[in-house]
Amino acid sequence: MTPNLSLSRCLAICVLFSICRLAYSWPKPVAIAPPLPILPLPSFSQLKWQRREIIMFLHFGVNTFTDSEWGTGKENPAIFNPVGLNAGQWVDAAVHAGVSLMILTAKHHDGFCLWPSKYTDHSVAASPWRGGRGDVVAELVAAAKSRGVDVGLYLSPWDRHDRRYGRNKAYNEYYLAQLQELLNKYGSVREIWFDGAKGANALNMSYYFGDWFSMVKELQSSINIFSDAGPDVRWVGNERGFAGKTCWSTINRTALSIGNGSIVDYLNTGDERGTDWLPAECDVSIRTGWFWHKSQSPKSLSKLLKIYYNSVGRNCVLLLNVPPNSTGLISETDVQRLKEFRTAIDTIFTVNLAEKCSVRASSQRGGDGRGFGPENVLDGDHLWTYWAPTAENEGDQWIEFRSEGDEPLRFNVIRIQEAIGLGQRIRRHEVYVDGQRVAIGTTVGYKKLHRLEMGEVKGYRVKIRITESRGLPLISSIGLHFDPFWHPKPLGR
Ligand code: FUL
Repeated sequence: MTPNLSLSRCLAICVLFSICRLAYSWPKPVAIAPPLPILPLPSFSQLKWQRREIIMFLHFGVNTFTDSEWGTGKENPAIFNPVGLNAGQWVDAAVHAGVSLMILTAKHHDGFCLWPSKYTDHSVAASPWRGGRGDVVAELVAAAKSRGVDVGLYLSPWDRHDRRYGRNKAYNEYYLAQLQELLNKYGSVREIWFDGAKGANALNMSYYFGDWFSMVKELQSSINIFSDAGPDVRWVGNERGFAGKTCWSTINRTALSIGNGSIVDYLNTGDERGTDWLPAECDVSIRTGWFWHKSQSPKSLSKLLKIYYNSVGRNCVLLLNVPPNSTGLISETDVQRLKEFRTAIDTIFTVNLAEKCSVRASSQRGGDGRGFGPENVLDGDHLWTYWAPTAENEGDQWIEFRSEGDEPLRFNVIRIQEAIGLGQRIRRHEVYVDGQRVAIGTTVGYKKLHRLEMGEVKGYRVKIRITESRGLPLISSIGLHFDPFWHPKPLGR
């Protein structure tokens, strides 16, 4: 063996070793730990709820047959006869709209029960529908299950029919009995809706919310309880589907009470210093009323999109009511509008122009290649992969996208999402295109959508600056999108 040969062997081995090391990044560096969370945090069920984005409300009952919104409680059950009821059609409409949770009014203020409750004779059992053997709750649950859709229930506390109403102990026992029926009999229920409305016969009535909430959690551990004051999901403070421009998922529950009109602004914006994670749900009807009325028709696509930007695009979940008609079906006009709505959302958000760009940031936790780089905002909407800056440049942490092509980027919507699993943090942010500011905003949360008032912008460099935040901002996703349905009025008109 000549000395020369062994030298070249040595060299070959070294080269091979380096290639292997590079290829397998061996030895693997130990991962950098994620930053500490900033409390409060969402629960598992709250996080799951938030990611649904759009859920559906179904107002259905005796009002559907009397052309009214608030029944008197004196309705004759004989009027309830939706001869063509097909819960499968409701679920199909929901699935086409991208909805994964449907909430039914099991009992509205009129007291008529859509399931054969054994604690009252004012229910479907006293109606001619299905010969008195029908159960709307059961039919919805079965249809939803077969399509992998979840179910929620609304059980109105205010009851204009039941004679126990007004007698605290008797009515609270009755109400709890019905909760037990609904939550024991129909499998998994993902949301329960406690409405705050009360009328003249309710003045002396106290609801034992503590007992109700404990019973609900005992029977369904993964359920979210909705009310003006949570404890899991809060009302947004109006029925128009609009959250505040600033919208924190945090709030102080001690400042809230159910049915209290003076806190609607607080509910609308939440509270940066809030000690409770209690995100807002925006309930609004596709039509003017909550119940079906022959004379009403669904809102236009542009109205629905505006609602979407002002609810989902402001860190909330949109609870869109679509009322079945007196035949027991969702009207074809509403089905079509829902399809258009979903198609529009998909058209806007399927293409993310930022994906064609190079991305850099003011800093990244642990340095290059350690898991917290700006490229994480382009891996879909994975909540647990995110760009994390270092503590340097606090007050001006930024992430920038540069177009790689010759053509400028053309967009009119900017989407920003925080890694809320570690807390909601961003207080203020700004967006620049080629050095010109095109948007300013406050909170981000799960999802912030800026639909630009100036309309479409063109440019090569898009910079998002986080100018104020509680601790380090953590961004899980960013999108630059084009909304072809957006035609802003020219400024000054
Ligand atoms: C309100 C009720 O009075 C309406 O009828 C409707 O159910 C709406 C969702 O909540 O408080």
